Amino acid sequence: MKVAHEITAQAPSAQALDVGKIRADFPILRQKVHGKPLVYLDNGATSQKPQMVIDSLNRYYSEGNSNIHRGVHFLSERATEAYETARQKIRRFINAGSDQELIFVRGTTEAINLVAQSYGRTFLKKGDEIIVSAMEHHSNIVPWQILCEQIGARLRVIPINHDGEIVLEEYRRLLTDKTKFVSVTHVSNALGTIAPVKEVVRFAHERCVPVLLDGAQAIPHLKVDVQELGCDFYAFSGHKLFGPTGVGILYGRAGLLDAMPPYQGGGDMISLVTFEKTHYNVLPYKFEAGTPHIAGGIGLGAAIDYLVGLDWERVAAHEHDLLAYATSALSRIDGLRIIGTAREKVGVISFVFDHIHAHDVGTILDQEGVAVRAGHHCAMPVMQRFGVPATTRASFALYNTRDEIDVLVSGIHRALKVFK
Ligand code: C6P
Repeated sequence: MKVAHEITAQAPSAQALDVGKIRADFPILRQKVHGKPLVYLDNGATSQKPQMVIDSLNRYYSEGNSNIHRGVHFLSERATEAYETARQKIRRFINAGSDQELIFVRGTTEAINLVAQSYGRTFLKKGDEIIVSAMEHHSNIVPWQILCEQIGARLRVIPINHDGEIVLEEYRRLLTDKTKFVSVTHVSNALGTIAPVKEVVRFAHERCVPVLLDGAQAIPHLKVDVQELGCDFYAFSGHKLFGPTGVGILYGRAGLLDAMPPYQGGGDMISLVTFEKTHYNVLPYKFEAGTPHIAGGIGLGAAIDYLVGLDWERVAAHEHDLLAYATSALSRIDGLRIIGTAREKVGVISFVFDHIHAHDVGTILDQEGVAVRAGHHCAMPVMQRFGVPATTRASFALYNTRDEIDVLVSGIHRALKVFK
């Protein structure tokens, strides 16, 4: 089988990340599952939380709980300050131009729906075209299909090659005067491919077409600088970034967000309401109707504090080593086929066997304490592209180790024996 050729495993060095120390920060990793030490390789679905994040949630509910932007009392003011401080941390983390460009949402899914419904319904019309790629998560397909049905626009799809890489020439061909929006994933959740997003943005901008990047799988692995990427919107979820579930971020250029109407109506998104007319609040609050996930926002800020305290060069080298080690170990297993062999990948390995269903492999691995995901990964068109119903997916995070990959490999061998 084909192995991601540019990936080579390195011997651990003195400069290596202190993974033992990092693991100690994640209490959930200490537990046993079915009597075996937990080997958590389902980080693409959601990552585990460091003690700092858990403590911040605990502290908020035990000492700080209050509604924000509303009260004149001590607790409310303190909660508001903590929430807005989290926004500033996130702004610095992705290098956005201002806090106004960061909208707290429920997650990547809500962020993309917001843009489709607010920007799309306002600025697109019948006959316009929206471009996505063939390796999108359903969250970056269905909101655009809904919009297309609503306004009579058309969805165009950039093909991917057999390694799971975007075919840029095809993308250039699809970009025409009809193209009015491009929405592409930064990293594929099913394949691990890192998309050539700078080119995606550059080619679209040559035609003044705005670009949204789905950063759900990129943000835990790559240094994301939205100004350097040049994108118009960037969406991600807190829970894949070692933060809480139910909170995420939509970054949008202030000029575009300003021109867009609110997505939802309610409290906090208004400055004046009468029965005749409502005036909307300034950015970012115009898009934040109702009481938000306050603890979640503060917890996401704590996750970012945790991450900025790490040596990112070492983290990247460690994750690269895990991917290389796992790719080489899995490639040696008879009958195993890796789906997604792009040159540029993060630590995600999807694989199949012709004679064993992905779920069966996942179930045997679970008995060994190994958590992976099996199925279509909410990316059915990717499965269709590769002609498989499902894959088993191991997705790594900074706290994983080579030893855990060895456990994964012996679990796969056990599945092979069981289903011989
Ligand atoms: N992928 C996975 O196991 P939410 O659910 O809104 O936090 O994220 C949606 C989403 C959007 N884009 C990409 C690229 C994603 O990977 C995901 C979530 C998880 O792969 C759960 S399906």
